[in-house]
Amino acid sequence: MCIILVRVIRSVVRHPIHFQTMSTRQSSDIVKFKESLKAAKEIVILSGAGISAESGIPTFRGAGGYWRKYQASSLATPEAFRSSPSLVWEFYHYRREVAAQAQPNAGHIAIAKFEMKYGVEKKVTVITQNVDGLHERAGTKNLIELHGNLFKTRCTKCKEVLANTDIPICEALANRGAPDANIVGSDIPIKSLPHCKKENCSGLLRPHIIWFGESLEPAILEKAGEAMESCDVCLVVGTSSVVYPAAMFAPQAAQRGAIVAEFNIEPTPATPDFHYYFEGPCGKTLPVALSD
Ligand code: BJW
Ligand code: ZN
Repeated sequence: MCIILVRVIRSVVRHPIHFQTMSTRQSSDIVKFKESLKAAKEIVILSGAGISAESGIPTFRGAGGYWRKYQASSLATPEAFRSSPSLVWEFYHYRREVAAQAQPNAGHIAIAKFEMKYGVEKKVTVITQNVDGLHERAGTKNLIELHGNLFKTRCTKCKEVLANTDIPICEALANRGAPDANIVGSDIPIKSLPHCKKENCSGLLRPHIIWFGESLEPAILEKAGEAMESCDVCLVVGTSSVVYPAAMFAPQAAQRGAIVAEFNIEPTPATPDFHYYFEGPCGKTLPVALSD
């Protein structure tokens, strides 16, 4: 774990923001990109919240990134959970409901179909920052969830991670979590929030999500790092590329010579680092890029 952390920090120090000085000339030549994709042996698709936007799941940054009066990122911290587990559980209860009702869109499906078709002759890895489970529901098999999953819990005491799709996850959260700005938190007593069912434990459960300031799981980071280091083509889909360590994956791959293509509705700080930039909703651009 230490080695991975040292590698991450060393890399961030070496490349503090993005590789703005890289002289790659941007292209949006889809025919040329598809030729590279066809020739590739190892492909990574790195996704972020933008891929689920067309399924009705709000992104983190920008107008949709609020729940009540809170910026989503201010609730996604261990400090917020410590100071108000009730508020944070209400927020996640709402997010679980939204994600459970959402359906994978054309972007998720194009990726899953691509893997199904080429996953034997090529190594296709999907690395997602999303926690909504939509890649898996679309049929993606070789999936790395960097930041956890809304439908998993972790016991704060014994650390056991379990899948949990119950909605509500506990009685006290029924009809809670409405996102309107004028709603006040319910202040649910801790004893009524979800708890570990293991005998002799009964610890408070938390969402199995990587919050700001928390380290990613070393094994997951290692697996993602391996895929990024050996891919010859990388698609960066619907991410603002501002949250580390994921933000440095694709710029590093581009720097060592992999072909990187970004799919977004607007440029990001990492756009100048990449070879290709395809602008537009990825539910439209991905099916074209990933079809024969
Ligand atoms: C479309 C579209 C359409 C819209 N089609 N596109 C090094 C330097 C500086 C800071 C740090 C650093 N290393 C670590 C940090 C601190 C921190 C960090 O990165 N902070 C930055 C904000 C600066 N990172 C961490 O704390 C990480 N931990 C860590 O590294 O530990 C070790 C360590 C700590 C401290 C120092 C050094 C080492 C953990 C990060 C965990 C991130 N967790 C979250 C919350 C999950 C909770 C939840 O879901 O409830 O994960 S944050 C949030 O951002 C979420 C996302 O996965 C993540 C990325 O966001 P994403 O996916 O890019 O979404 P958006 O909304 O930003 O962008 C959407 C994009 O889609 C936009 O570009 C749109 O244009 C586009 N789009 N519609 C295509 N239809
Ligand atoms: Zn426990």
